[in-house]
Amino acid sequence: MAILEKQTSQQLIALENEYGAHNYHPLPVVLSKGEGVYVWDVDGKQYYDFLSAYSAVNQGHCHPKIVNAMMEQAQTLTLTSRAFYNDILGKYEKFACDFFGFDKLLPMNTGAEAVETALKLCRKWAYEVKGIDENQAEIIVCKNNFHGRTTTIISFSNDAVARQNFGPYTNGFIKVEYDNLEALESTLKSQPNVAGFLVEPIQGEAGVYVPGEGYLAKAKALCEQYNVLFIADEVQTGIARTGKLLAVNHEDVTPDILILGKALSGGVYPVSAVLANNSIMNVIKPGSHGSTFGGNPIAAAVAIAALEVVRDENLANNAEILGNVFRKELNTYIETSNIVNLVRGKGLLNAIVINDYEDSDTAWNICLALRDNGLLAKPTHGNIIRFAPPLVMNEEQLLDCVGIIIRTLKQFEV
Ligand code: IF1
Repeated sequence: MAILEKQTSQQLIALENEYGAHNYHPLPVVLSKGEGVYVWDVDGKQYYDFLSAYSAVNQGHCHPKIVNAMMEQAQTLTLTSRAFYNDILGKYEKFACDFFGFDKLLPMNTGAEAVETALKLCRKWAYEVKGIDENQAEIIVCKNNFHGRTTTIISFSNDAVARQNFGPYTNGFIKVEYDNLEALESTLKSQPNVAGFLVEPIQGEAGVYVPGEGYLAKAKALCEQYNVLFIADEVQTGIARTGKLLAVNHEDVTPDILILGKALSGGVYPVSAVLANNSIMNVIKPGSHGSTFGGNPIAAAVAIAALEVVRDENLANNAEILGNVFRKELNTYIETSNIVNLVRGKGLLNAIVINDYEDSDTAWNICLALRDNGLLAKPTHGNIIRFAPPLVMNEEQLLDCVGIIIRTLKQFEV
């Protein structure tokens, strides 16, 4: 059989099982097409996508403007490496710096690479500007964080599965409770070598934990008080997902270092970035950091188009409005539900908590039933289901999805 010949879902799942590492446990659905808020499986069944590739396709699947930008650049110049200049990287860097309000951008490819870059930048700033003794810098992180899968990043994870048997681990990180300003302040007071505070404005993988009003602003103020860099990981919460361009915008917080990924490309191509002002970014000198594909011409062209879509289609405002509709509808249902405890989130990053024990398979079974009813979502930890549709959804589609979700949840009412 020619390798690209059409195959059934079962055959395609078997191929992945046989030849692919088992580093995921996907929902049993095999997708072959995506457009806007919809995806189709190999049998032509249509679904609403309520995961958006973990908030990478905020602009909707295969957005024509972004795909065209990629195709045009791909037929012109794909990769020069940074050994030479090219005619689009500088334009992208300026466009993105103006878009987010920073002096400089360091281009990378994946979210984890951008997080690693931010950690290196923070440490280098601590030694060369703040004056912390070499190799003594500490970076504060939050319990139940998710920042990616590299060895250093999983070193400060408390997710046993994500870190088990990947040691020895990288030192130089202190964990504090998320959304706990006293814990943050007492650590800043007692630890003299703190370089930075790395935080997700909303903890995505942990189950869409929205911190208390004012947490981010007060944490930023504490960082300023102790001359510590506030590093916002907006890989999942950024690019209009929570109803503002950045989740930190809900509290008018400007991070010292901003980390972007995922929807920076609309899910069309791996693009990530670290943004900071000159007083921080200028510690990076030629040779101190890099990446073969970082800032490549296709990434640059795709990211410009992806950000223009966010701006021109007013996606943050749409996420804000539809997110309120979503939570209002779900809260009405929850009043009479005996299986859903609560819905939480901001904009179109939401989750429901199933009132079952942590590792029950109820959430998984609900997602299987949602799939059968034409909507794709996946549990995060155990009994939490994340709902994150593309931000191009309209109210009619959202209400249709709410209907599917409630109808499906009722199938599990005891
Ligand atoms: C998986 C979810 C997990 C992220 C934040 C950095 C990264 C991510 C806040 C790294 C990546 C992805 C990775 C994927 C599942 C998904 C995810 F929360 F989005 F659902 F795991 F937590 N910062 N999140 O969310 O970006 O290197 O992946 O480009 O690894 O299973 P990446």
